Amino acid sequence: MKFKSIIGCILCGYFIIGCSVNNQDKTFLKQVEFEEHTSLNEKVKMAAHVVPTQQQLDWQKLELTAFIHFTVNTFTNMEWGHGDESPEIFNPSELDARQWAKTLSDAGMKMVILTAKHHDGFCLWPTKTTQHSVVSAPWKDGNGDVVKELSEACKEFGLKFGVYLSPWDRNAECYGDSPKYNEMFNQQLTELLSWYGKVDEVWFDGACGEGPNGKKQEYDWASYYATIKNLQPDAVIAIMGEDVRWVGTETGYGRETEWSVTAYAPGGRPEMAIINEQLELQATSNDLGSRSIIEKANHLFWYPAEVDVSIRPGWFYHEHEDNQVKSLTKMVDIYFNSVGMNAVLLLNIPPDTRGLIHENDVARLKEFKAYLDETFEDNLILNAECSNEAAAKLAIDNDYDTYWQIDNLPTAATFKLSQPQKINVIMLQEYIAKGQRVEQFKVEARVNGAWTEVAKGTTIGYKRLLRFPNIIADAVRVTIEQARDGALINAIGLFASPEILSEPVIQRNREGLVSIKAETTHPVITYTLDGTEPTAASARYSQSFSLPDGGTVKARAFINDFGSQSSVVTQQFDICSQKWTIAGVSAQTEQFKPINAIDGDPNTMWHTPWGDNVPTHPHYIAIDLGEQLNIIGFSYTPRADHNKSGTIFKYVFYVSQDGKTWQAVKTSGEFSNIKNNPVKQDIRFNKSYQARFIKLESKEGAFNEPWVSIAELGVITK
Ligand code: FUL
Repeated sequence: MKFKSIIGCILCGYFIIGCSVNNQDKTFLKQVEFEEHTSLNEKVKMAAHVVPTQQQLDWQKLELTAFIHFTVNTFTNMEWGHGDESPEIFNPSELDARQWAKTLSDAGMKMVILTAKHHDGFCLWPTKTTQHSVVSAPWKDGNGDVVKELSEACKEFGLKFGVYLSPWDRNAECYGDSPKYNEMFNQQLTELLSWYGKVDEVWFDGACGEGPNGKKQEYDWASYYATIKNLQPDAVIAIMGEDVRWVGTETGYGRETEWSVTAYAPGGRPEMAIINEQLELQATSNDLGSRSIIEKANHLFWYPAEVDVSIRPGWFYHEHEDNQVKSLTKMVDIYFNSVGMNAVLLLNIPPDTRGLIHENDVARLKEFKAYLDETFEDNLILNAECSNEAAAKLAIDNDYDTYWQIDNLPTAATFKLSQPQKINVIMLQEYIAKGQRVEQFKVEARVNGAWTEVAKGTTIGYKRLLRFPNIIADAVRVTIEQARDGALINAIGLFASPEILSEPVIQRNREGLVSIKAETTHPVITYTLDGTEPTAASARYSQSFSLPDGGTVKARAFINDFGSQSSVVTQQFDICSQKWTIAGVSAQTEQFKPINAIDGDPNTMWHTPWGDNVPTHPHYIAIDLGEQLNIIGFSYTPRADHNKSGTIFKYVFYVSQDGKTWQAVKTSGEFSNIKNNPVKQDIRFNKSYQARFIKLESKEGAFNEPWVSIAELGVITK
C-alpha cells in the first residue's frame, strides 16, 4: 500500500497534517487521500487509521455542551431577525451571565457557545465594525458587553467558551459585496478571538435565507479559518468549519450508524464542495461513511458529529414557549441518541428578556443532571470478573488510555458480576485516539442461567449507549463481530437507570374534545384548567372533556399510589376548528385533502400535487371560520412525518369579512428557520383584526419545490 500526501497540504497548506508511516501503526491525522486503484479492502483499513487532532479529541470528550441564543430576537419574539431592528429594543432588565454559567455548569455542561452575532447582524460586543451593537443599546447605557460578561463567567465556573458568528448578516450594508464583507467578517472574528481570552469553539452557521433574488455573498472560508488558526489555534471550527460536523437535523437525534470518519468533506472551501458534489453528499445524507461510500471516495476525513437542539421549540426565548420546555423523558432520550451515539450534544438554553435563564428551564436542567448522575454513578462492571480474556480487563479498569485490543474477529469477552444485578444500560467506548473501527457488535446477558441478546449495533465510536428493558443478570458477554481493523475497546459500562414515568399527552380534536393519554400502564392522571400545577388532589382525568373555546390544560401522571409522579405537561389551545370550512385552495389531491389542514390532527395534511408539471407558488388555502373572530395571529404546523417536503418558507397572510375582498396583514412573512427546525410556528400580528375568513398564500417553499403541505393551520385569538 502506498500513501499519497494529504490533500489539505496540497489544497491549502494551513493545516498541519501528518501521516506517520510506521508500518506497525500507520495513522492519518484528520484526513487521507487514496491513490488511484486503491482496493476497497485497503481503503477500509486506511479508514480505520484516520485519527482526530488533539483539539477534536479534547472536544469529543466534552460530551455535553450548551448553546446560548440571545439577541434582538429575544425582544422581538422572532427566530430570524430582519436586520432592521432598532438597537433600542435590546434592554435586558437583569442580565446575569453568572446565572447562565452557574446553571449550565451545575447541569454538567462543559462548554458554552454564545450567539455573538446571529443572522440579524446585531453584535453582542462593542465591535468597531458596525454601530449595530450593544454600544447603541440602552442596556448599561451602551457600555455593556455580553461576550465579555459570559466569557468571564465561564472562566469563573470552569467552563470552556465558544462563539457563534453568523456569516449570513441581514444588517451589514456590505453583505453581498464579497471582498468588503469578508474583511468586515474577519475583523469581527479578530475582535472576538483576541479580546476575550481563550475561545474553544467557533461556530459558523450554514443557514442563509436570501433565496434566488437575495444578496449573493462569496464567503472567503479559507481566510476565516486562517484568522482562527492564527489567533486561537486550539479552537475547533464547527459546521461550516473543518473540525466539527453538523449532524444534519435540529431534532436532537443522531444517526444509528455514526462514523466520525466520513467521505463527506468538511467546511465551506470550494475544493471541499466539489468533493461533496461529486459524491452527492450533504450534512443531512443518511450515510456519510459506510463501505459503499468509501468505495466511491478519494478522500476521508475525521469529521465528528455535533447534535444541536434547543430545550424549547425555538432557538430564541419566547414567553409563549415557557410551558414547552422539553420533558425529562425527551431530554434523556436526546442524551442517549446524541452522546450515546458517538456525538457531542450542544443543547440550547435561551435566556429570557430579563437576561436570565427561565425558572422552568433551570428546573428541567436540574432534573436532567440528577437523572444522569443517578444512572451513571455506579458502573456495575468495574468489579466484574473477566473470565475468558485477560486483555478485556483493560476495558473495565477505569483508565481511559488502556484498551482491550481485538485483532481476530469475532471475539467475545465475558464479565461475571459478583451477584445478580438489575441492569438496563450498556456503554461501549472505542479508543478513538487510534481511529474508529467497529462495524458490528452484540451484547448478551445471562439471566437465570440462560444467555439472551440484549443489545446490538453497528458503530461505537467515542461512546455508544444502548438501553434495554430491565433484567436481572449475573454476567454479560460483549462480542465485537466486525471491524475495519483490530478493534480497541477502552471502556465498558453496565448501569441501572431509574425508571422515568413518562408525561401524559394532551390532545384536542376538531370538535374541541380534550383527551389525555399516558404510555405508562394504569397511571392516575390529574389535571387543571386554571394554570396551577396539578397535584394528587387535582381533578382526576377519566374521560374526554369539552374545551371548544380553548384554554390551558396542565396534566401529570402518577403511579404507585401517588408515590411516583411525572413532570407536568401543558397544552394551550385556542378556539377549535369545529365551525370551520375550506373556502378555497389553489390545488388539491385525493390523498391529502384540504380539510386535513383544519381537522385538529397534526398527523394528517393538505398537500398539493407533486412531481413534474404541477401547479406552483403562489398556492393558497382560504378558510371560512363560520363566525367573526378577533384574530391576533395564526399558527402553521408543518407535516408531522419524517419527510418535510412541501413545507412553506415565505408567505402572505390575509383576512377578510366576506371571503372576496382580502386584506394582507402579513405581506412578506417568513417561517424563519423552518427548513432546519420544522416545528409549529406561532405568528403574531402587531394589532388585532375582526375577520370571518383567513387565507395563507405561499410564496416560496423551504426546499425549492413547487408544491406545499400543511398539517394544521390555526388562529390565535388570545
Ligand atoms: C440555524 C439557524 O438558522 C438558527 O437560527 C439557529 O441559530 C441554529 C443553531 O442554526 O441554522
